[in-house]
Amino acid sequence: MSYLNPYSRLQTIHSAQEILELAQNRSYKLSMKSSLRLPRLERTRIREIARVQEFAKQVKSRLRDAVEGFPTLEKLHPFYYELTDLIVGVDKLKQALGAVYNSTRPIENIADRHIAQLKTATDIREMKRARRAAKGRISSIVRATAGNLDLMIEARRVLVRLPGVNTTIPTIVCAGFPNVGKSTLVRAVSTAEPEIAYYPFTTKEVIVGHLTVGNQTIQIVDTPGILDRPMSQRNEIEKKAIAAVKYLANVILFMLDASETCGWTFEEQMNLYSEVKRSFPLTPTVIVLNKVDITPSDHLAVARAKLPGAFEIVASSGTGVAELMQEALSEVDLEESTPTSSPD
Ligand SMILES: Nc1nc2c(ncn2[C@@H]2O[C@H](COP(=O)(O)OP(=O)(O)O)[C@@H](O)[C@H]2O)c(=O)[nH]1
Ligand SMILES: [Mg+2]
Repeated sequence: MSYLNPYSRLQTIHSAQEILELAQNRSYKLSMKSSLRLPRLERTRIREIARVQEFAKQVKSRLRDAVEGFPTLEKLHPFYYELTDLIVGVDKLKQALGAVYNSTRPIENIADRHIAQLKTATDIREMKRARRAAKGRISSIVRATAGNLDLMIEARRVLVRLPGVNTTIPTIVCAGFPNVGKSTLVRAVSTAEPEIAYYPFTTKEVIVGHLTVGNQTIQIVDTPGILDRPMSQRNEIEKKAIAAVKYLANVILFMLDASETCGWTFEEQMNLYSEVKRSFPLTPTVIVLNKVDITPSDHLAVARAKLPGAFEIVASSGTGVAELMQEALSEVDLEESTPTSSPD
């Protein structure tokens, strides 16, 4: 499913130095089919023109390919747009892409001007000087945009590894403290082996699973490092990541572990629940009490009193999970959940 990441097909981007070396190699390896019957001056003219043309062509195409490999940022689904913004900065990335693309126009002009000189040159030294001048000026332009290429290289390095999520099907996002059983639930309900990915800002794995309920395929995503701890402990990046998740979640499944074997008290978990509710005021939330197999009955009684109507499950054995998925799906407004299929 990693192909669902809009950056997954982004090819390797070359640095300024690499682009110049590649172009230089190509322009020297040109095999000339020039007729031996031509005088030396004319043979040189043909060769030097071809070298300038090839050098300029190689540089331009590598710069353009680097820019065109990126998806159009404005067309990205807001989930990926927000993640791009928080990881790289949309403005910075756009500026770099624009600058690299714009540098290809003067390269064309320089090549044209020096080729015109080569056409009228009257001796071999003049020709070599014109070829060297053309390559020198083109190289300066490439070097001037080296910082932009480096930014694109770094952006690609992190963006290609974003988790691939389907932004066109209903999505259940799991929230709750670490060790309450979120990943166990995702694995339990997924029809195929769930995909494991990482957000660049956390080392914990993100699990993306898929399941079919009736004739509807839905996606279920774990959110490590995002919705698993109190707001006061979150940094700016994590707060922005929550904003990105907003664009993805059709339903939030908030999981609590009343057995407290996860290491957090029930009260701490209730506080996180209130915070998540506040962060996602418009998203329907389904509350789940997991690990009821090992929850002492007095704890369970407290939890039931606090959260009447919560789903009780055992994620590790699958008990109650099918009913939970039915409920989660019924909370999804199917028409609203498929914005990309609307005609506008
Ligand atoms: N007894 C019991 N253990 C569970 C249940 N669900 C998950 N666990 C265990 O709880 C631990 C944490 O689960 P995990 O899915 O990694 O939690 P996450 O951090 O929220 O993703 C694991 O050792 C699971 O095997 C359950 O329903 N009952
Ligand atoms: Mg987990």
